[in-house]
Amino acid sequence: MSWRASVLTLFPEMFPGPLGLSLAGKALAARVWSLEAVNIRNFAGDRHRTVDDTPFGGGPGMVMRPDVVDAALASVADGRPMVFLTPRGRPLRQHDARRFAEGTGVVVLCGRYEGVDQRVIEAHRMEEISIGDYVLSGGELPALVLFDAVVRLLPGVMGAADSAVEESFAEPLLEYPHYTRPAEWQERRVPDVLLSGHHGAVAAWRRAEAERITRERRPDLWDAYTSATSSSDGRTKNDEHHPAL
Ligand code: 9D3
Repeated sequence: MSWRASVLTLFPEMFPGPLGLSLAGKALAARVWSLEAVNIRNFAGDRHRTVDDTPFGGGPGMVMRPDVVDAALASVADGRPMVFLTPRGRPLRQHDARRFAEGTGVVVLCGRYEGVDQRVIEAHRMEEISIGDYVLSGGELPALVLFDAVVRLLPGVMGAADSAVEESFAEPLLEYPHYTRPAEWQERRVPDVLLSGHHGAVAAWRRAEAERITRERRPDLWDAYTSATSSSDGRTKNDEHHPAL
């Protein structure tokens, strides 16, 4: 059985969207995974197909009704984990993508309006996940982000080399910079060490660059890296690894 994604949305036409053109799209065509976009509006109970209502307690905007969302969830529920994409959620991490990839699939609820009635989220014990601290207009783009992060981890989607790297490294450093021909372009030279043919010197330079860039851009990752790896001889388990982030 292939990995199965169901996405509940008011904008089913947004799927598979750009994923249809990428590595994930190839895997979709090859039936490595399937994607079902369910229109929440099809589960409205009234003639006007109403899915939202005004918030109890007052305030701006509209809230998605729990009965409508519940009916949509019930139409796809089969034991897969259920995710509600919301700016209030816990940030999505690589660990989550790995966890979802190891299961049979996922059911994802995309909010629009100000939100979804909290009772239906709790009733289904949904995981609340965000993709970062910026405001989008709905959960659909986050759903595409989540699917892309998961699908590339499914067996047979990435090249064998990439997969091996993905499996064995939980490298907490950002990647070193990359260069290719020409060796000089618009008066900018590729760092000499990369042309030297000294593999040890290349590895040391890349490590130093990865550390510098991580320190400058992501002090949070740097702190985690230095506290997890500092030891008396200055060498660490991470010294064996290559950047994968
Ligand atoms: C006025 C309060 N807003 C919260 C910051 C309300 C609100 C804004 C945007 C409620 C929903 C949305 C739509 N965004 C998502 O549904 C969403 C999202 C996001 O905006 N950023 C990062 N991750 C996510 S996951 C779902």
